[in-house]
Amino acid sequence: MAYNILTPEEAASFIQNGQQIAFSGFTPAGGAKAVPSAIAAKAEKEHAEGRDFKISVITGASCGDLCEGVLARANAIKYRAPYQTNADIRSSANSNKMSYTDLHLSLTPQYMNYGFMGKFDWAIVEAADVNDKGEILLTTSVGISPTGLKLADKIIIELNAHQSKDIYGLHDIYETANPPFRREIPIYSAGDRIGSPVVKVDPKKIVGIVHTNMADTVAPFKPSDPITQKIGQNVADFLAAEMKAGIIPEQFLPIQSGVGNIANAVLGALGDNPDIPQFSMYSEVLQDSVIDLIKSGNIKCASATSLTCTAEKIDEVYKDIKFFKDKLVLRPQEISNSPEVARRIGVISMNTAIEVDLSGNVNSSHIMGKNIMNGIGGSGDFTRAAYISIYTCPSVAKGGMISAIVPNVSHCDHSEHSVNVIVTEYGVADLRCKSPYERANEIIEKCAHPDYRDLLRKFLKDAPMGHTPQTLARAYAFHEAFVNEGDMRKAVL
Ligand code: 0RQ
Repeated sequence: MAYNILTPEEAASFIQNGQQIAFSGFTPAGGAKAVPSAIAAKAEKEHAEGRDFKISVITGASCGDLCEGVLARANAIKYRAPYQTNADIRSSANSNKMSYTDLHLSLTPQYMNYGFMGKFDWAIVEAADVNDKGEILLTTSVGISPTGLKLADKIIIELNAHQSKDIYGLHDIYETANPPFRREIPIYSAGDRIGSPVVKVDPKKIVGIVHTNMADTVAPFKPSDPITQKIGQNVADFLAAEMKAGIIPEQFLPIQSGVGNIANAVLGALGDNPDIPQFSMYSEVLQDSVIDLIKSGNIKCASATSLTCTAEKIDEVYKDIKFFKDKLVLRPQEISNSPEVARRIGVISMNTAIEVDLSGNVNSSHIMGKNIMNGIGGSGDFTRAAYISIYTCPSVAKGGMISAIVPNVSHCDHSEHSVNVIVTEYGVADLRCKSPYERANEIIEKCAHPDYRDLLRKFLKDAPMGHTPQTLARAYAFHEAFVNEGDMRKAVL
């Protein structure tokens, strides 16, 4: 079957106001890169002529400026889920101009399958190849694409010549059945393959193909600074000690690591630590550092839903694809982030906190309790299921005016019941099996910045007797001090 070849503008002409679209992309990796700009241009034209034009944009996670950025700036998004990292979306969501739902990433395909998100009119998906039988070879991410391609009425493929067809064999496409027919996911170690290398769709649903030739636009890392390096070293030393104590088995356990500079520094420190043996990753995003650690032999294999690497690093992978084929697996996000699998294979999770409170509750998503930063992402998928769940953050933000350790978090993503370990540049607070007072002391003495320790000790000392140290009237004294005086050190306790 020969598919129609479309320009991005022709593809965009099919999209109607109010429609819901599943786009490929998990971070900028594997995202649609040409059609979203054409939809944005169409939206601007419709708006200029006095007509409404807004669509619902569902992706794997964030999807880069070429998708969520251009659509947000054109005021073309009515509804957005499940995650974003875009300043324009953030500001629209925080001023209630856009409806944004922050979802656990493993749940997004499930919510689509259960019908919670309504009908999908289109799937717009980047591919490295597509054949007459409707077999689609995805590119640098899988995300929600298999689910979107299955549920959508119609499909537009962006066939990207920049993405090598040699990627064939990296993907492992496996979909779960809906209850009551769902079975266990038969993954018993991080590198297991259980599915197909391609997504299969009814070719009649493919309305057309748009040819592109564009690299993923993943930004390179900032060079690591002394604080992120110290956090990385603290995590590596902690894990090495756990192994020595026999708590982590000598074969080690799979690692999940969030995204960003701290995650990068932690992985670098794990690679540098001679006491950490070769390990595998069961994660959602693989960054440049993972590719380097595979090459150096520190990482045996890595499973994820996205290869969020710079264009140079992706080219390195493509050039040496034979070497990487049995060491990298790209899965749909309900599998890469499956709490069932993570719990069973004993994943050690490492994610980033915005703030942590004295009980061990973690806020990963909201600033001062109200403004969304990015979202919970996959952090909750792994934290609740982890063998050991770790949260890292610098002890202070905004030049010291904000303490990351607060009496109470202003928004709770991960509760004290799921969070095991907190790490800042000052040290490691091990919260496992400790009482609320013991946890509070551990966090203050091991993790808080010295400027804030006396204030936190006072909060603890003055709390009326109870199981948990809490004084309701002063619960948000730190946040109020920042909002009113611009500095948490001015908190009145
Ligand atoms: O603000 O950009 O204005 O300078 O938050 O903080 O330290 O640069 O760290 O980029 O790693 O982001 C938790 C947001 C950290 C991220 C979070 C301000 C700080 C700065 C960014 P500026 P940093 P990062 C993987 C798994 C989601 C959950 C997760 C995130 C900005 O890691 O979104 O891990 N996680 N998902 O100044 C006010 C505080 C602050 C603060 C930091 N307490 N109060 N502002 N900032 N702490 C992701 C996926 O699922 C794909």
